[in-house]
Amino acid sequence: MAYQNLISEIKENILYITINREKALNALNKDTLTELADVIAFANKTEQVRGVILTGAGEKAFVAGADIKEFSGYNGEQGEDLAKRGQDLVFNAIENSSKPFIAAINGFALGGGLELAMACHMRIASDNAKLGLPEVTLGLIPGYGGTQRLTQLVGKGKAIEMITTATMVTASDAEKIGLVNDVVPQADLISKAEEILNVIKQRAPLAISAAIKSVIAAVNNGDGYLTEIKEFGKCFETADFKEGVTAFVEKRKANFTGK
Ligand code: CO8
Repeated sequence: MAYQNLISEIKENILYITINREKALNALNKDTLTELADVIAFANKTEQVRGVILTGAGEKAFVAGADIKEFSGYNGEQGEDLAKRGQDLVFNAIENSSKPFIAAINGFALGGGLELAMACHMRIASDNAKLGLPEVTLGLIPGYGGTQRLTQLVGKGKAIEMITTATMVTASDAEKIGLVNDVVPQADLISKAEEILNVIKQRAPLAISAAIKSVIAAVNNGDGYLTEIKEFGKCFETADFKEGVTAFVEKRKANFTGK
């Protein structure tokens, strides 16, 4: 897939997406969001893809936010429309994906950049990363789900503090408050994300999707227990369930097919 603002490649069933606007600290302009929507849809429909690592080009920024230079001239209706389209096609599409997405946060993750990382199912940060939602310094608030996902991840008090003061947190503070899963030296960032996906790749793909869907339902729909019950039931209909149980009884490694 050839994109202007992204680099994407599949290696060993992992789709690597790199946001590639290094001179603008990988800020999300409209074209980048359109390309992201396209590559996320590709990840969802491509069986070969078992997990996704999303990162930013260079060593300074994951994504420094929505592209501020595109903001001038918008009215309220256009702002609302942009937030809705972005949430639907990119941010919610990642969160609702059946494939696990890991954000490999290689530097600044600010505004829409942190919102993008929070839409992913897991976040690994490099030790130089700084994370924050500075929208109020522009007279805005987060519009790509940041008020909701930051609250889910770190709790109401800390979320309100971070959003209203617009202060950035270091990677190690982000780990302490549950905003990132792990912090590693920058050189180890991608291999840490690969380590997690390589474990997930050994598990039953449909069970992975069911697990992600159920966990997301815990925070989004208010019907998490029902979702879990239904997804649990569906697992019994899969060939992988039969294979998993048979392999256990036969004391061998399961050979899952994703069916
Ligand atoms: N948008 C556009 N360009 C950017 C952005 C951005 N968000 N961030 C950095 N850049 C550009 C700079 O303009 C600069 O370009 P140029 O060289 O052409 O002047 C280049 O990247 C390098 O940046 P700096 O020179 O500023 O680098 P510093 O090391 O001095 O500072 C910072 C790094 C601290 C990251 C600084 O660049 C900064 O504060 N950036 C803006 C961070 C920010 O406010 N992000 C939030 C944006 S708003 C948002 O994300 C809203 C999301 C919800 C939208 C919902 C609907 C649309």
